[in-house]
Amino acid sequence: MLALTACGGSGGKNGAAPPAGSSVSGSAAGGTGSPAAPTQDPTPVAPGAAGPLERVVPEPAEIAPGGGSFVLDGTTSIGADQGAQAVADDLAGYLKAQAGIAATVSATGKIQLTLHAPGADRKLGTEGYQLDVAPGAVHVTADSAAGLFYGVQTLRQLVMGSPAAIPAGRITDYPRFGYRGAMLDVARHFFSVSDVEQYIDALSLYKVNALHLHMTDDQGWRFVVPSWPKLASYGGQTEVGGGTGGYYTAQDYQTIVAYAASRFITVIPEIDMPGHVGAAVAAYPALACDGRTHKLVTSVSPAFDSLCTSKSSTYTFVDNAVAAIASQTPGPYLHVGGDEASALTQQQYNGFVARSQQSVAAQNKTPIAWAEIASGPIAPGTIAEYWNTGGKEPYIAAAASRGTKFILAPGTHAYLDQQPVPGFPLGLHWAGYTPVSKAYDWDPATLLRGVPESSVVGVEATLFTETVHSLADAETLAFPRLPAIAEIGWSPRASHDWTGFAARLAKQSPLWAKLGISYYKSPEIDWQ
Ligand code: TNX
Repeated sequence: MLALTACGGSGGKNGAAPPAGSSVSGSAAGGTGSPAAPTQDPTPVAPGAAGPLERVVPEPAEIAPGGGSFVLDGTTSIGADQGAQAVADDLAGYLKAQAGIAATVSATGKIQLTLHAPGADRKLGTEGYQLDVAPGAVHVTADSAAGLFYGVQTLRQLVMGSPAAIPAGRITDYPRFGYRGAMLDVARHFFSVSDVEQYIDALSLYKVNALHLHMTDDQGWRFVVPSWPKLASYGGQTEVGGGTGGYYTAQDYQTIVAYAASRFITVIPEIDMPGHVGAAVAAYPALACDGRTHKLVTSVSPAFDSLCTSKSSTYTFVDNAVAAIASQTPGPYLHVGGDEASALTQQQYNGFVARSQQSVAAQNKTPIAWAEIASGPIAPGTIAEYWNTGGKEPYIAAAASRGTKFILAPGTHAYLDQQPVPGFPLGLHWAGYTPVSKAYDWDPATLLRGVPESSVVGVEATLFTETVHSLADAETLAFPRLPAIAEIGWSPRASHDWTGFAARLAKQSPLWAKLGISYYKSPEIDWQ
């Protein structure tokens, strides 16, 4: 699943590095499906030159076009190895929803999903796959169920025309970065379990593998801490604008985690602290130093409250809140916020974030925090998330040189809540306007001064929801820019090309229409 390796170097046909962490074990093992691969290996072509196969987002690492196409009809069947059945069922669902084809799933089929032994194909690594399409058969192979799932996402994007068909050829594909995240702020506006599940479905089309849930902020606390019950019951009862808000019960949260896992997405919960704690302080006034009663926050502007760093009870709260969510989180990461703690001195901040990282480590999780954390001593292994705009902060470069790894979510490119154009009905513009071309126009290897590609674990498209009232609003800000960020995270640097990306993106819109995903019809794209 989530393989957090910082990739570097180059190799592979498009100049991509094969993912780290994979091992060589000689020849491919396992697999029972009928081989659909051409006997001779087809030759990959330059990015953008793959004809009808040139419609996948993110752009695959290698494409070798073939002749003809595989036509989907009433005889189409799906075969799956043991361990591949769930992905085969997903594929059957996609074909039904997208093309009205009712394919059966059994051990062998015209579309065969084959799971090799882990490490069987060194190039594919833990998330890669190979997709072979011939007129008579389709074959997806991978070393992991995640790889098969990504192969199936590619396959479903290739289904086109009437009768529905898939163009022939071979795609060999694996990600540039191990971390390809999306963040959803469920604190500013609350989103139901079913809304989050639908957002997860939309993310999975683009091979996103991490969902960072911003679970707490001034305007709402959205999960249950049994020893501090008022956090959710009192602190969760409203949102920006004064709506009814809400919170996830432990069961709700587990439902989201399991749904995400079924799409090979790891949930990373965030408790934002020591600032952005308006809801917590409203529920428990003793968490602030002044101890006065604080009203629930329903305005957009940040409340500059802080947890009281000098009280030991504050750390009991931190430990309890971290433990409560960690115990429900199978994934290896827990985000502890750390942004905009303007009410504290640097010394108070450093002390607090050191303690919050210890609290996460005590739960055997790896801390992630917003990039401010790099302004002070940062625990080895803690990952910093860059959200800022400058790219030249000396403390960021210094942290990288000491070994800190970064997730890149630059405000100027990857903030889905930034308006694409002035006057857009949703979003903010503190980082400027972000048309699709700008969301796509950056390279994680060179964005930050002093932070080489080897210090970057991946990218994240964040969606803060001060102005986002519904799932449709969220999708309208995320599409089409989320696929742009997803491509930055997945595709080889050498395939980066705006014209080609824009053309492939244009071909996604019929699928979004079919799936009911709202999107912004940006005039930069010549939509199909
Ligand atoms: C900055 S990004 C924030 C959030 C806001 C967001 C709005 C970050 C770490 N802090 O609190 O919601 O801007 O775009």
